[in-house]
Amino acid sequence: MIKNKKILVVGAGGFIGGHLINRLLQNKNILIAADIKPKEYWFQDFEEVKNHYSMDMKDINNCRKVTKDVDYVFNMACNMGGMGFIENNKAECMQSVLINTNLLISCKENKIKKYFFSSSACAYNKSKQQKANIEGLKEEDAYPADPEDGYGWEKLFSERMCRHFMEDYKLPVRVARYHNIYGPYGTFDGGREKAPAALCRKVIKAKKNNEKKIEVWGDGKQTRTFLYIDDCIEGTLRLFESDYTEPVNIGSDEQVSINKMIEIIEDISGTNKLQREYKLDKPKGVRGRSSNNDLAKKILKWSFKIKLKAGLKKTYDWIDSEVSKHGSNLSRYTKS
Ligand code: GDC
Repeated sequence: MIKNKKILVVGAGGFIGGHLINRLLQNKNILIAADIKPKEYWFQDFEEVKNHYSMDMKDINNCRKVTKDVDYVFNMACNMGGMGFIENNKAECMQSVLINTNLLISCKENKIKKYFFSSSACAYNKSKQQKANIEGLKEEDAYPADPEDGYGWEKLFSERMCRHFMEDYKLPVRVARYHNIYGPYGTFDGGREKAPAALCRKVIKAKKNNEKKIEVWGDGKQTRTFLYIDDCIEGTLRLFESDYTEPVNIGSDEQVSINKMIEIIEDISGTNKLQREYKLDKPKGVRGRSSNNDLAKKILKWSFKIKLKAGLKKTYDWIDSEVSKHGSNLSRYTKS
């Protein structure tokens, strides 16, 4: 357990960053939180955080300022979203390379003790994800490099930069490849949402408006492994404290099709089966992607615990309450 450390979380106003801070506050750590968004748009905020900064880490002077006198840095910041966003905003996604680069340089200058980079399953070679029922991706499947265009290239390149900062400047780094993390306090509307939140929202709205159908991107046969946020935070902290310096998958073992996930969500909501309106021209991403978790099990003694149905229930209930509370005024949860 990380205790009594001074920790900077960049991307603190985002989904994973907010949950990470919540967990780290439990152990008498001193937290510094930074995000490009103004504070009123942060998904979660905690009074116990020592300093809040709303600033752009693409500017190295900001990175130099916030990394001063801290022990650890978690870089959870990037311009991202689900398939609807990353397929249509490749230049935006690639500019996150500046965040990681400037943070690494600043961490080196300020002699930070350890640096964490949040990479993604989008770093994996596309040719290994062309069938719906594929074997889980192992860490070595990122090479030869042919990642998701835009977002995935940024992640793969940034992973390598972390590696070289460690090799050349002895900056200790840890890198996680996250496999579609979901849960409460994340984006569920507005264009950046990923499939679990998007489909919960669609089922909730259909139920509230007494509609009989929902729109589904693709034919619904594409597969993924989705990981609940609490498991993600546990895996992240175990990786951070391990001695392992190469990228590690942080994902679940529960591969599902999108159609199956919709059935689970319908079951949670108690609605009758909704008609699926398959939109084949919408962003679909790879056909099948799942996480092989052998490495995490071996070196971190960690495996996911929260089954998809249980995690979706918590996510569904939270989105349902937000929609009931705020109606269509959801800017807090839709802003990038
Ligand atoms: O957006 P996503 O969760 O990202 O989509 C999963 C699948 O669900 C896609 O095939 C998509 O077409 C389908 N889908 C069906 N309906 C909908 O209403 C919908 N909304 C969305 N968003 N998708 C729908 C993600 C990246 C992330 C991240 C993770 C790492 O790719 O977008 O940024 O890095 O991967 O695993 P996904 O899983 O393709």
